[in-house]
Amino acid sequence: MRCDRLWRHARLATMAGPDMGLIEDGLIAAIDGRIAYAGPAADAPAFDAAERIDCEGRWITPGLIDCHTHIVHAGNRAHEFELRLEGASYEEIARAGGGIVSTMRATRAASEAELVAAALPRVDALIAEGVTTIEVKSGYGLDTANELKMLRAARRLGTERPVSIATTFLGAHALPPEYADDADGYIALVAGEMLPAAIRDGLADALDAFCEGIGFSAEQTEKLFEAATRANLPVKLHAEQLSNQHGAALAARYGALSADHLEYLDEAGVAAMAKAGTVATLLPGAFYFMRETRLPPIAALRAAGVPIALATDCNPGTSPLTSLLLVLNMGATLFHLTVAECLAGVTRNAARALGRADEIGTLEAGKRCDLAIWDIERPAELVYRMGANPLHARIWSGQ
Ligand code: DI6
Ligand code: FE
Repeated sequence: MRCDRLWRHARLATMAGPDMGLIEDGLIAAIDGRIAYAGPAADAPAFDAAERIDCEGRWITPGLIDCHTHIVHAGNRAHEFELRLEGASYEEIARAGGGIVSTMRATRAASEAELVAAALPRVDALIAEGVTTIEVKSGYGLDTANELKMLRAARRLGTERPVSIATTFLGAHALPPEYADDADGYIALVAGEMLPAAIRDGLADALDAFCEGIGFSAEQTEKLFEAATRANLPVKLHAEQLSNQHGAALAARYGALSADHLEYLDEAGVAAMAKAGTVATLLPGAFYFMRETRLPPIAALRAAGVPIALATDCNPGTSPLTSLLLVLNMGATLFHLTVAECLAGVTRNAARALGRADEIGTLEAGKRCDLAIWDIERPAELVYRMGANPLHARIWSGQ
């Protein structure tokens, strides 16, 4: 059987199956950017390969997936970080016109090209760690023109670099100053003008909102979910990050791909997510940076069989983080996840959180050939180290 490339003498963590799908003497063959075979060398058909790569016993995992980022934004919030170190709270800063709205001002002032240029170093940091798919949210434009500009900049990242981009429209991230006393009016604009424009221009793969005391209410969120659902767009939600608004249960009712953060999630929310198959995307970088002390209900999520994903939440306010490998370590140390759970969180379950489980996230025939090849002795090393990067090579779409 002919193939384009063949990786031999590899150890595989296919992530297909609950035990990481470990294979000691593994082989992967790629044709036209897709996996033609991934499994034991002994069971492989005879391949006639244009190129053969000897992995010398290195480990191969699926290319990593960062399924929740706000990586497109202008400026930074180091000054607010200083204020927080002096005792101000995130909510106080937000209510005083800082927070998300301060990044909104910088992002509105930036051109599309400037947003791309600002995001690329962050994208490159993820790519250098074996990341092959990145989700990117809007949400710092907060008007139609600037939200579309952010989403176009996000799409551009995928043409500037060998990486897949999933875009999420997050118009309901914060209330822009023009609508200071009219949250319902802003939601009407998001549902009636911004969302249709994003869909018309093919710029949104999903819709997200910030359902929170300092964000939008469950009722307002539901209006957006209705509009997205009418347009056949999948939904996700920033839920239960700072308080319990019962957002995850609402998201589950709309068949959400994921509910994200979840520190204040209750039992009813866990049960609703389990029933709907909604992924719990946990963001330990934000938990750490905000010095949150309340843990997401990990044992309950696990017991209910809710798939758990992990992501950077890369954003200038609550998680200025561009290392998915550090997120793996934080998932284990802060959230008590096992090595298998951490790795599933940035591969199989992250794919599911993007609605792309048929396409990426495991090493299986038919999926896109996105690989990370590691200089490690065992998969646990990817989770164990802090600040090290054992990536040997990264393959995106077979290249
Ligand atoms: N939750 C978060 O952690 C980020 N957005 C959100 O809804 C924070 C974004 C920011 O502070 O800029
Ligand atoms: Fe976020």
